[in-house]
Amino acid sequence: MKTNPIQCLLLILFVIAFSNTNLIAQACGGGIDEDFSDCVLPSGWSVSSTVGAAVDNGFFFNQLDAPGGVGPSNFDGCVALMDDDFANNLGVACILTPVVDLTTYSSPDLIFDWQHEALAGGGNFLVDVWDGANWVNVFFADDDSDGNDETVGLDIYANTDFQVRFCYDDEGGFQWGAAVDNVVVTGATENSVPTCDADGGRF
Ligand SMILES: [Ca+2]
Ligand SMILES: [Ca+2]
Ligand SMILES: [Ca+2]
Ligand SMILES: [Ca+2]
Repeated sequence: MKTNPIQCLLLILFVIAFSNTNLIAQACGGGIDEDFSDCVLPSGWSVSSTVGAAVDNGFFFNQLDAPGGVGPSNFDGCVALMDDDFANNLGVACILTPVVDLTTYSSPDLIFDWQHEALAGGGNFLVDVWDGANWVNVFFADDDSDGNDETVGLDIYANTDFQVRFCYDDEGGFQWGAAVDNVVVTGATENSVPTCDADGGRF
């Protein structure tokens, strides 16, 4: 069959439209992808503290790393910081991600860069995930340490109300603190049309 130029053009337009749809799906379907580059508490995120710390008073989203040292090499621009050195007011403090329905993902992972500044082991940095019934600890740092691309497989925690919390326990003392950057919850999507928000796919 001979193809005329109009059929050819329609075919090309169809291919372009289909490709773009796939690109948008890949860019927006990743659950959480947060680099804190707006330097404020991101939309949908929240904080908690047992002794009263709040955003700009213990929690900071406009700093480059935690007090007492420098962050790992992947830290870039603003990070999410829990700073006991600011006012000694963290107690057990957490920064919580938005809730994500993980049941639509296959082989989901949590990936993050982190910094824990500790003098003589003071303070602990913890990462917990909500498994649908309980918070489950998936990462723990007792002493001074940091790392890039820490990866936690999330398959066994998948549920409709999945959530991550990054926590700092000052162990009852006056400590430095901990920070995270480049927080990603990602995985291939199954049978779902991703929804994208206006600012480029972040929750
Ligand atoms: Ca950043
Ligand atoms: Ca250090
Ligand atoms: Ca404290
Ligand atoms: Ca400790």
